[in-house]
Amino acid sequence: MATIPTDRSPDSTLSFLRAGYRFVGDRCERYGSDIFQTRLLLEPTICLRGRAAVELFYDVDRFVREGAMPLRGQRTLTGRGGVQGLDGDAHQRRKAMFMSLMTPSAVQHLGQLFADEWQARIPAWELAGPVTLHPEATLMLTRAVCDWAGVPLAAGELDRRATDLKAMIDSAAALGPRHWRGRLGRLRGERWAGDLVERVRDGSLAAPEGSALRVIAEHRDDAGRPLAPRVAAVELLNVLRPTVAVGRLVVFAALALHDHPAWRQRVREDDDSTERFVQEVRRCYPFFPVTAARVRRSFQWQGYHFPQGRRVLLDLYGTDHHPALWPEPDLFRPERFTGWRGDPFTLIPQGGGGHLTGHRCAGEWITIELMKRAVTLLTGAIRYDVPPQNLAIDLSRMPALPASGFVVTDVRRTG
Ligand code: HEM
Ligand code: MYR
Repeated sequence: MATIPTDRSPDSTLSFLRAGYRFVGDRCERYGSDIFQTRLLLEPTICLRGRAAVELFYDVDRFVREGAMPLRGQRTLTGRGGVQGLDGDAHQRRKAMFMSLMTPSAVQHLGQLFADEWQARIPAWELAGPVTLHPEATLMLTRAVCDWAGVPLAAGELDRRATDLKAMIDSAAALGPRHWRGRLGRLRGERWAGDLVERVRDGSLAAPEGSALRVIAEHRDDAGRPLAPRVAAVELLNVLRPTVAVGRLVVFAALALHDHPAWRQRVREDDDSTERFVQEVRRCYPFFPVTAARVRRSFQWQGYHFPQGRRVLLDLYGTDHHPALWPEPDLFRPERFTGWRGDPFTLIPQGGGGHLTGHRCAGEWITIELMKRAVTLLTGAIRYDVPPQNLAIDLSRMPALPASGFVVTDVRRTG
C-alpha cells in the first residue's frame, strides 16, 4: 500500500485561509503529487487535484456529501437541509427539481431580463461620475433573478435583499465580522424566503407556473411530502444567491477585456469567440476554491487507502490551473478552447461530473449565459474609460475580486 504524502503540521486551517486558492496546488508541487493529506479544522483531510482525481471525486458510489461542508459554511453560504448535503435518491430527486428550472428557454429568459436591467441602468451611469461594476452587477442580477424566480421585490426592498445575498457569498470562508455578516444575511434571507414559500402555499401570493418559487413551493419528496418551509427557503436561496454571485464573474470578464483589449473586437464579431472568452474567464480567475465530500466506504485508489468517513477536498481552482491539463495555466488565452469538445473532468470551476447524477453546479448554463450577455453589453452597448485603480486580485482572499471592484468613468451608450 502506498503512503499518501502527509503535511506534518498539527493543523493547517490558518495556512489554508492564508494561502487561499494556492493552498492545495502549492503543496501538490512541493510533494510532486496530486494527492496529499493534511489536517484541516482539526481533522485529517485528503486533498486532491487533476483529471483522475475529479473522476474519482464525482463517483457517487465512493463519496457522500452529508457532513462534508464545515458547519461555518452551512451557517453562511449554503444553509442546512439543502441539495448540497444530500446523497443517493434524495439528492437525485431534489437535483432534478433544480435542473427542471434550467431549460434553454428559461436560461435565455433570465439572460434577457439581465440585459434589460443593464440597458435600463445606462442613463444613470451616463449621468454619474465613477461607476463601480461589482455593486452595480449585484443589484442588476438581484432584480433579474427575483423577477425570473417569481419573487416580488417591494419598492425599497432591493438593497436589503442584495446585501444579504452578497453577505452569504462573501462570508463563505471568513472569520470574524465577515462571518457574522454572512450569518445575519442568511438568517434574514431564510426568514424572507420561507415566508414567500408559505404565502404561495396558502394562496396569498401568486407565483407564475414554472418559476423557481412555485416549483420549490410545490415540490414533493420521495414520500410525497412538501419540503419543510426552512428547507424550501434554503433551496430558494440556492437559486437567488449564486445568481447574484455571477456578478463577480462579470467583474472578472470586464477585467479580462481590459487586460486583453484585442478580444473586445473578437467577441463582437462572433459568438464562438464570446463562448471561448467566457470559458477562459471561468477557468482562469479565482472563485470557488475547493469542494468537499466524505468517503462512503473504505476503498483503495491508485494504491492509496481512503478510510470510511475521511473528509476529502477537491481543488477546483488547482485543477483549472493544472499544468498537465492547461499549458501555461496562468496565462489568459481563450484560444485554448478552440475546437474544445468539452470534458466534464477538466474544466471544473463549478464542479465536475454530470449535472443530474452528481453535485455539479445546477446553475452552470445560467452562469455562462449571463456572462455572455455581460461581455456583449460591455463591448456593444456602452463605451467607458477605466481610470487608474487597484485591480490586483489577492489570492489569499476567498472569494476573490479585483480590489477596486472595477471602476469605470465616462460611460456612454453606443448600441
Ligand atoms: C453547486 C459554483 C452559479 C446553483 C455548485 C458547486 C460549485 C458551484 C463549485 C459545488 C460543486 C460540488 O460540490 O461538487 C458556482 C459558481 C457560480 C455558480 C462559481 C457562479 C457564480 C450558480 C447558479 C446557480 C447555482 C447561477 C443557480 C441558479 C447551484 C446549486 C448547487 C451548486 C443548486 C448544488 C448542486 C448539488 O449539490 O447537486 N456551484 N455556482 N450555482 N450550484 Fe453553483
Ligand atoms: C454559490 O453561491 O453557491 C456560488 C458562489 C459562492 C462562492 C464562494 C466561494 C468561497 C469559498 C468557499 C470555501 C468552501 C470550502 C468547502
